[in-house]
Amino acid sequence: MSQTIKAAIVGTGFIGPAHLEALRRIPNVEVIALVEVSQELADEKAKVLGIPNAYTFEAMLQQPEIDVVHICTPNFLHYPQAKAVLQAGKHVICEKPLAVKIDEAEDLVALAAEKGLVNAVHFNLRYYPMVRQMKTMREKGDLGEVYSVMGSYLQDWLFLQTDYNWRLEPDKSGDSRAIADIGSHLLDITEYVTGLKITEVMADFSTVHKTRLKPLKAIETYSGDKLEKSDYEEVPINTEDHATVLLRFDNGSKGSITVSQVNAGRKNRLNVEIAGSKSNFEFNSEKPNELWIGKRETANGVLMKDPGLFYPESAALVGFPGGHNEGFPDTSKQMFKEVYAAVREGSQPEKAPYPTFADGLRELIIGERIVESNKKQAWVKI
Ligand code: SOE
Repeated sequence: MSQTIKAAIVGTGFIGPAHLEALRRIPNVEVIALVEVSQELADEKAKVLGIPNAYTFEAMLQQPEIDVVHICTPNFLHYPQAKAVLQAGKHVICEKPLAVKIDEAEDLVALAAEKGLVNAVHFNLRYYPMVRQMKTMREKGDLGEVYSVMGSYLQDWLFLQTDYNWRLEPDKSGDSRAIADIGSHLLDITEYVTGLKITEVMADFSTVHKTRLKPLKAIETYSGDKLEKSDYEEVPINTEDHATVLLRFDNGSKGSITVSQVNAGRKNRLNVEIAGSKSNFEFNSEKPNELWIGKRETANGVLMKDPGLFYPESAALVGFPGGHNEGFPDTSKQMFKEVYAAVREGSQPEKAPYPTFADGLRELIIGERIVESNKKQAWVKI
């Protein structure tokens, strides 16, 4: 591997540029290629984002100098694109969900293992330093035995009936929306922090807007309210805006999560409260530099982001010494630092510190069982 690792980014809607910015903050990594659905769009976006080469997907795969490919396209493209990247002998970082079908994700896990290539899923929210601090504190016994888990992931970018995005189209997003898109992060963090496994789910979905106004012009926006009425077509929606899920864990404890993309004022708020036999942890991603620690016999406390107060494992995720705020963009940088260390070694480590395709498969299985539970209105085992 040359000193500089060379990367390509496939798809430059919302999250692709976020991957680009994160990679530009990592030494000896260069994004040399941008991929879009057409050469024309790739050229246009590469110029705007300052990336030297623009390709269609197939052409990019032919470029031997590209070591790593980031897949930032709509969900239905993840499987075919990740498969082609692995078959081309390149390392791959794929946005969540890993695929829209369990058997596709299983195929990717097997192929990645066969090739020995580095494979990761962008569960970047694990990389808030406080999330790893909670995990490490639990591992070291500070939380005690897990009694219960509560969580929510709330947004409002699909609040209006005129808010529209490819995630609303099952053929592009899969048969779940809020659960697959943001519930996957919350479920991943729930198991990552507690070290528990979810064994059963009981889900109840609601679709607040039974129809939405789809802009007739292909515009990349989360809100169509800037167009005239005649610019829309009214389309039926059958995926969930909101989901409530009861959880059972393998230690016998219980939990619940709520996921919604129609909670006005909640811009991107992941919240977990994990009650243990020694203390209670509460984290809110809109205040990512604080961890509330609840006690019974002594005063409650708020751990502030200061690596000097952290275990080494979570201090390693702090980019700036002391209390300088770090947030969402920093999580991808910290994750990619760990993934690219493996790329520099040349293969997937036995126990990867970052979320792998196997974790992506795990979340897809849980997500599909949640969809099944909602349909049956019954408990479903994982
Ligand atoms: C939209 O819901 C979105 O961009 C998700 O796709 C990301 O995974 C999440 O981290 C932020 O919101």
